[in-house]
Formats: sequence, structure tokens, C-alpha cells
Amino acid sequence: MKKVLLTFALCLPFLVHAQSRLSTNTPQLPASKTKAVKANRVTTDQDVLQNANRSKSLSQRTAAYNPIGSVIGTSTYDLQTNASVSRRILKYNAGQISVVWTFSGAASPWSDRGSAYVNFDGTMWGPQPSVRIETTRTGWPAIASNSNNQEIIASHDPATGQYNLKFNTNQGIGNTSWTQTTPLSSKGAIWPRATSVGDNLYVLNNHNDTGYVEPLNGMKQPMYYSRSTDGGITFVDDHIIMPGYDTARYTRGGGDNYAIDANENYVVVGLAGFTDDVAYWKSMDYGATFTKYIPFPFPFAAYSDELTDVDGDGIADTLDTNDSSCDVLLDGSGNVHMWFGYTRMINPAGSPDSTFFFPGTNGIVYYSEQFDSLQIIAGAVDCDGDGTLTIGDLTTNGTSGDQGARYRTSCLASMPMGMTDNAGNAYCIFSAVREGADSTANGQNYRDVMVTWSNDGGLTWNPEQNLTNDAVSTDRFGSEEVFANINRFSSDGFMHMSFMADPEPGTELTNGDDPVVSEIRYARFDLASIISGAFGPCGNATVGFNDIASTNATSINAYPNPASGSVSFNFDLNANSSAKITISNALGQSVMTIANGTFAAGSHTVNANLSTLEAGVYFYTFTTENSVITRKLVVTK
Ligand SMILES: [Ca+2]
Ligand SMILES: [Ca+2]
Ligand SMILES: [Ca+2]
Ligand SMILES: [Ca+2]
Repeated sequence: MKKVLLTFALCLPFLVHAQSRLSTNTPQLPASKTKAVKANRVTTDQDVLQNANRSKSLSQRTAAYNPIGSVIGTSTYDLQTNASVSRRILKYNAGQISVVWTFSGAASPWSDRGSAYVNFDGTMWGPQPSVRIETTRTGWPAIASNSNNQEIIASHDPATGQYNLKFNTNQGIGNTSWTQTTPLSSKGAIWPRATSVGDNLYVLNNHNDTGYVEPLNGMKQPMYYSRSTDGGITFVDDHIIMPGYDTARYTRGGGDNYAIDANENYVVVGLAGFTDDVAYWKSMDYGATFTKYIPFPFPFAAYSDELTDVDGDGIADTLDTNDSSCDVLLDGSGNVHMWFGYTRMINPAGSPDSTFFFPGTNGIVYYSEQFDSLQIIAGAVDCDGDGTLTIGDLTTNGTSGDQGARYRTSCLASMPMGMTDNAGNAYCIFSAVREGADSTANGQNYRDVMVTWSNDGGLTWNPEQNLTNDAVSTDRFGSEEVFANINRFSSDGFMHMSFMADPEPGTELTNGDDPVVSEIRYARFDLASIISGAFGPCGNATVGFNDIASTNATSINAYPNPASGSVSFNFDLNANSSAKITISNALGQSVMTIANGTFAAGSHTVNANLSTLEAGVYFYTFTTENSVITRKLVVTK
């Protein structure tokens, strides 16, 4: 057996931090509950059920099920990732939103599986898709756009026996006519990610040769990077392996354990894996060259199931590591932000069959390139305040008892995704099991979508809040919201989110749940509510979220603007609603309330006397039951 000790830090030409136990304020399970689970590696696209030969029919929702947001589609195939969540929502400045997901309308073995696409055109969502966009069976869509406002969807095609990527391009944002091409060479490509800046299109995927026998560059299932500079017509880099991604540190890659982001000339590729480093590659020249960094090294180089004895006493040690889910994000200054799920692992026998991880671990870890800091910033919350988490340890994969559902090697907190806004704030959403939301037939805890945010560039993070705990009021019964993904940058004051929702924690594919039609939902969250802490650590379903279809403030305008002496606000409501208009100064201090009451559906005009205000720039905020609009108002004398 190969014996590798903690000596790599001195011999690598890139940034490495000494591993130390992550300090955390997130509550952890009692020791008796933190059991180890054998880690099954994901080696191929999962086309077969964990519990095969079941003959149940697809079931529909129960009446009590009423999660937030609006349904924009469905899928009977309910595994949207093996680890990291893909950014499958694009929000355009003109107001359109495009969402993709892995779709099927059929029962196992999901013969019609493929990419579903739906677009919000600024007024309404397109119809829910009932068929895939590809001509053949695919999955795992990644979406990007080019400078012609065409949208490009990359998905993997297992039909050839050797996986490959299919690219489908439409004629413009929202257009549902697709032209299918295969611009990349066939390299057994699976589980793609994509992002773009102008005509620079970046694609990341895993290698898979179905037999899982062909090592490339000495590694099984390595991650690949590809780059197009003409909007996806041709690729100048076709399935290349990143510099420093080699047998010195790696024996294999993994399914969906990577992320990519681009912003102006910057590109970042992030990589995790529970027996590997958390690493990223950064480019400052549109992806032509990359430099590798390792913010959180795994204690063993090129780990291949050795005894995890790092202190040399012959006894396996439990190691802090990542749960294979990660995200990377570039802010407006080109600084890298990286998040990953926290877990621990041990191999007590030094054999391939004895690699275990601890799914009861609780924490989202954040790395800041700017501050070179690594910290646990959030996790599942002790909602009843008794000092411990009353959540199962997920060892039985969420099938009974006081379990939440485990998704592959995800832990209590997992699947992070980042966003920044035009005020310089950073946000991280993640999936966490919610203590107390314990209302399924099996007594399972639901996973909700959580958020934490930072107003100092990632140096410190505010307490986590629960965005989707729908079990807090009588009209919103419990439901599982997972695979949440959001826009990478917000310029409109909202976080736009798509996610999968259903009444049953876990998936049919990996948890052996009954077949179900899962919903793909959209919701948007106003950042002002997140910043004010309105959702709270355990959820408050009455504030802050809305979906565009039910937004009752359709418009507001101030006239004249600039205004002198007086101003008129004209607004429309498409339903009866409370409505308030306030004016604040450039410091954010409220200086005037103009309207505050209940208004009927329809058009309204409210006049205001501005004579008490100094000349200058102000903002008016229009708040209704489910929306907040803030716009600039200039006052002259
Ligand atoms: Ca030891
Ligand atoms: Ca508790
Ligand atoms: Ca929920
Ligand atoms: Ca489910």
C-alpha cells in the first residue's frame, strides 16, 4: 500500500494551506448521532433505480402540499445533480429569465429524458415543457448565451455507448426552436457546466467511458475544460485537462464535483471531491491560461483508499474534507469566492471498501481569495434552541425515522451557490435539513433552501435564514426544496431562483422513494428582505418571496422626474393589495411616507408635496404584499 504523508505543502508550486480542523459555530450532531457511511462513488449516469423492479405508478401531489413560488415545469426524473448544483437559470437585464433542467415525463427508465427549457419573456412564463429539446435521450443541461443573444444548452448524450455532449442553440432569448450540433470531439463527456462572457463560451465536464476503465493522463474520470471564442460554433480548447490536474494530486475525478464562472476577462474553475483537494483555477485572459490554487488541501496526495493515518500512529484518523458539492463566483473586481459542503471522512482499514464519510456533519465552508480566509459560515439551524440538532444522521439515506434525505455524499448542509449584487453584497444559498419540519409519513425532516449574505466582501457573514420553510403556517404544508440555483449577479434587487420541489424528502433514484412527479419551481426573493433578516433562521413564509406571475405591483412611475414642488406617482395593481410609497434620501433614511393603505386592483395616482425636501437625489420605494420596487427620484428647487 502506498503511504503518503502530509509533506506535499513544500513541494507544490501553488498556494496551499496547512489543514487544520475547521472552527465552527454551526451546531453539530451529538457524537452518538454522527455515524459514518460507506461512500459509494458515482461512476456513471444513473439510469437504473436503486430499488429496481418496483411497479408503482406515478403519484400526484396531496392537497396539503403548497410550496412557495410558481410551477414552471415538472420531471419524473428527480436527480438533478450528483453533488454540486448547476447554475441553470439565466436572468437577463431586459427582464427575461431562462431556466433549464433534466426532464422526463415517463416512469423508469425515463426513456424520454432530456433537457427542458422554459423562458419568462418579461411578462409571463412560456408553457410547461412536455418534451425534451434534443432528438435523443440526454440529461444534465447547462445553459449560456452568446453576443447574438442566442442561448446555448449543452447536455450529455449516453446513446452512443460513449458519452458525448450535444449542443442546442436557439435563434434568440426565449426562442424554442433549437439547432443541434456536436462541436466538441467525443471524449466520453458527461455532466456538463457552461458559462459565457460575450462570445467566450466555457464548458466543463467529467470524462466517462461507461466501462470506467480507461484512465486519462493517469486519472480515472478526470474533469475536462473546453473554450469557444465564437459563441459555441468552434472550440479553440477542446477537452483539455487543467494545469496541475494530474497524478501528483489525483487518482480520479467525480460526478458533478466542479463549478465554473466567468466575469469580464476572468474565468474560474472550481473542483472538490471528498477525498481530494478543494482547488480552483483562475484565468485573467478569458480562459487562455490558468493558475492553480488549493484553498483546502486533502491530507493525502492522489488518495487511493489508504489508511487515513496522518499522525503516523498506525490508527486511522478522521479528516475534515468537502462533501463534493462546491461553487465558485467572480465578483466585480475579479476576486474568487468559493463555497463547499463540509464533511469528515475516514478509512479505518486502508481498503477500497472502507472509505467512509459522515453525512451528519453540518457546515458550509467559504473561501475568500481577497482575504485568503477559510471559514464555516452557515449550516442547518438548531430551531428549537435546545442546544442540539434534532435531526437524523442520514445514515439510512433518509428512508425512515428521524432522517432527512441524503443526496449522494451531501451532508446536513450542502449544495452551496453564490451570487453578488450591484451594491457589492455577496450571497450564498445552500440546502439544509430543517429541524422540526418533521411532517412526512416517514417522519422525515425536510430540506429547505437557506441563505446567508455578506456586506464586507466575504470577510464576515450574517446569520443564515430559511427561504423555503413552508411548514410554518397552516396553508403551507411541508415540502422538500432542493437543487436550488440562482442568478450569478443581481442588478434588479432580487434573487431569482429555480428549484425542485415535492412532498417527499430525497429522490426516487438514490433514496428509493416512490415514483413522483417533481415540480420545477421559480421564486424570486427581494434582497431587502434578506438583508433585513426578515426570513429568520427557521423560516417565515409570509415575507419576501414572490413569483412574477402573482406580483401585484405591475408598475410605478413618478412624474415629473426631476420634480420640483410636487410629484405624482402612478401605479397599477393587478389584485387588491396593501401598498406603501416611501421616499428615502441617498443615505437610505426614510424622509417621507406618501401612501400607506389598501388599494383596489387597477390604476392609481397619488400626489405628494415635496416642498420640505432639499434639492438632491432621493429614492422612492413602492411596497405591496408581494413586491418591492425602488427607483430614483431627483428633486430640484
Ligand atoms: Ca493516526
Ligand atoms: Ca434543537
Ligand atoms: Ca420546505
Ligand atoms: Ca423528493
